Amino acid sequence: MTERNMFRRAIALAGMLGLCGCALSVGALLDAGSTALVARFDTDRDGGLDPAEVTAMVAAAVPGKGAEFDALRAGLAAGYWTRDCNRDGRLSAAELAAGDPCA
Ligand SMILES: [Ca+2]
Ligand SMILES: [Ca+2]
Repeated sequence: MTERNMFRRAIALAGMLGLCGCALSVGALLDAGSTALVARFDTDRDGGLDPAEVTAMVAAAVPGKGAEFDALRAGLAAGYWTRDCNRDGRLSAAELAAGDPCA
C-alpha cells in the first residue's frame, strides 16, 4: 500500500467516525477536551460554537485542498451539528462532550 493510499484511508475513516459522532468524541478527534475546544474556537466568546466557528474548527482539524478534503470537512461539520440537540444553532461544550447528547 502506498503512503498516499494509507493517508486516504485514514481521512476516510476519520470522516466516518465524525459522521457517526458516537464512537469517538469530537474532543478526542482533535486531542483536546470539549471545553478547551470551545474556548479555542469561540471567537465571539458567547460560550458556544456558531456555524462559522465550527467551520473554522473543522478547517483546523482537516487542513488540505481539493474536493476530497472539502467533502471530508463537510461530513465532519454535519457530524458535529447532530450534537446540537437543543437546536439553537450553537454547539456548547456540554453538547460536544456528551457521548450521546440527544439521548
Ligand atoms: Ca461563539
Ligand atoms: Ca446547541
